[in-house]
Amino acid sequence: AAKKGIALVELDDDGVDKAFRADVLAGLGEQQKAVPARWLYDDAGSQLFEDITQLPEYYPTRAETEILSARGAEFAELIGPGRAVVEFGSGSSVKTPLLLKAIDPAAYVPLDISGDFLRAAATDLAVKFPGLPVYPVEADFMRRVELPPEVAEMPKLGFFPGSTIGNMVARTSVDLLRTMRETLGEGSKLLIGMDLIKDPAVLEAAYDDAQGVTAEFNYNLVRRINRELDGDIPLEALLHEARWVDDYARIEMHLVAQRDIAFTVSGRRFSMQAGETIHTENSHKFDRRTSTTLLLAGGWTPAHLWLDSERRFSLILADA
Ligand code: AVI
Repeated sequence: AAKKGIALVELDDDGVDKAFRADVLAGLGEQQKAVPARWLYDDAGSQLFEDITQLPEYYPTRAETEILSARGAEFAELIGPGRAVVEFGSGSSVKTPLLLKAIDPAAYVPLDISGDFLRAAATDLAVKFPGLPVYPVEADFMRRVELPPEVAEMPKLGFFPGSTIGNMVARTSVDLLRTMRETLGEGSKLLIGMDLIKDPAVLEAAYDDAQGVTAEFNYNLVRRINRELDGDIPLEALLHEARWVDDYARIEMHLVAQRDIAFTVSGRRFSMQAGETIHTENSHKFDRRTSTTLLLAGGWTPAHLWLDSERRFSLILADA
């Protein structure tokens, strides 16, 4: 497993992830400075995201869990037993069991790029469902994945909860949906969570909570850059901001310079004027029409859509 980890992450002579350095240096050199959101999730960032899911303002996790708890009988009827459930990103300890309990699957295949999360999720599930074969696959799900031969003949259900699809721009999410379809094959189904457009004040609070946990999640990226890429970005000069951008139907996270600053990362000089920002994440929100359009563009036909009781979040079942 350790070997596999090395194959997925290419390190340079300093032991730094090459792609991280390349993305940060390229992104800080852009007119609108930006760092891809995937780099928010080192160990500390992943823990902070777990903390975010417990915050009073961050409704998506609770809303989706409510749907998964309440609609088991309908999942059983519409999805049926005997499928191999392929989860894109390791399952949280709460959501996945709710689905598995409802549909009586033939196997569970968690896919994740992080071997550690993968093994933790697989062990957790194996304990909760003693009779269920679990086949973890360490892989980047943005690319086509070769599934284990044991599940080759089984019909598949892809599971992609959390509205993670919303963290991609449309071009990337369509590519991913098409890749998922190739991975899962003909006759497969997809159960996907997509967060809904709502009052901007509710959305902005969900991404800028009173306790400042989301701010810490954003600041952690700067700490990571400074630590891993030998940077001296003055963190105290940057302020977390979550802004609703209506034209793109998305929340954007930014780090806003509070004064003119100059800094070095991996030996390269950068500067920011007061008010200038580093864009660190997009979280797109959907309505019934935009989610339908996105799924169709990705090769999936929506068959059923569920909402939580407060109509904040959608869970969609689609056919390949
Ligand atoms: C992982 N992803 C779906 C989260 C979201 O809501 O876009 C990440 C997040 N960023 C800030 N808060 C949560």
